[in-house]
Amino acid sequence: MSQGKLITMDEFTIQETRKFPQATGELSALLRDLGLAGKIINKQVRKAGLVDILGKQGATNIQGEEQMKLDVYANETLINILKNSTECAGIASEENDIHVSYEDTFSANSKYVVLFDPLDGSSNIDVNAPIGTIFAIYRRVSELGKPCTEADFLQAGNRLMAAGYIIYGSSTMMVYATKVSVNGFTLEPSIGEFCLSHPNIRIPENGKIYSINQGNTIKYSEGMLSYLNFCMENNKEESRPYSHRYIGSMVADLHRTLIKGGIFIYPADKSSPKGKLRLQYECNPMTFIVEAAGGKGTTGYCNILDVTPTELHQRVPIFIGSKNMVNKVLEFVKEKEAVA
Ligand code: AHM
Ligand code: MG
Repeated sequence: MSQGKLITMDEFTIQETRKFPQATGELSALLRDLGLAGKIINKQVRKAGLVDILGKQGATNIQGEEQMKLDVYANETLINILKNSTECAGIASEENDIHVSYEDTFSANSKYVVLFDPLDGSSNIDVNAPIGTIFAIYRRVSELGKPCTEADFLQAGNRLMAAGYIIYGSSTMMVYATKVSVNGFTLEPSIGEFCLSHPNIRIPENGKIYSINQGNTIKYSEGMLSYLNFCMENNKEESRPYSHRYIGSMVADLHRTLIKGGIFIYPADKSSPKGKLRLQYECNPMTFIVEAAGGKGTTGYCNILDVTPTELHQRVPIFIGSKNMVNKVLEFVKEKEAVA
């Protein structure tokens, strides 16, 4: 933050928009709505440990409201806020089987659609580890004035207009990327605003941390095994030590990767031949962010952003992070990754 002056996310986004005379401000308004959803979800996440005191899922609280599981709460919050936004024609969520098209006149005339994973890594809630909301914004391809269609949500990542995440960690941060830059905003609780704290994030070209569920090693391909051996052998060389870190929450593992450098991998394996993570809700937005920050994301065969989705909940293997580390792993897995 420059000269001790707080710059709120809204101020920043408006300033950025002014650099493009043709911009209408609709994308800024959408980012503001996503930030609002993040603040509401954050408020509930911060009470997670109190759920036994305040009432379990299915129970009714003192105001007569039903308690909801946090991921359901996050999903409904995003769906409702974006429905009331005048900038969003519809959404697709990791939690819903099919997309939701908002049918009112304002929404039908909106040019953007949003895809999201409302609360990624939610299995970490019980152990108080960071979790996050991931979002991806596309310009719709269907006709304006009519409800959006599934085709709007099946666009390749290279057509993304913006993407971001909100991490509910030791502090709450919103990081979003446009094609121009990646910027991070920390929630300042006393004023309830996201404030610019990490301007123009650039991911280091090299890193020392590899992040993968090594408990799945038995299911990995030969290429992956030889890469893991390479990482561990490097640990013997004091000049080039690699460390292994794996939170098991993609937003948290990738936030660290973005700031400190490193690589995050969720490969295909024998029980998940297409990988585990979702192209549209997790891999595309994260790759868009990492690429805008100077890094790289690949399936092992091609850039994640070049995969044309054929279904909403498609899964892909992912190798993402510091450019040189991603290039290195490709030397091991390319051609050998028979399971992908
Ligand atoms: P979720 O969308 O059901 O929360 O699952 C996605 C999460 C990611 O956050 C994380 O990287 C991965 O699953 C961890 O999976 P695993 O426990 O198999 O290592
Ligand atoms: Mg997820």
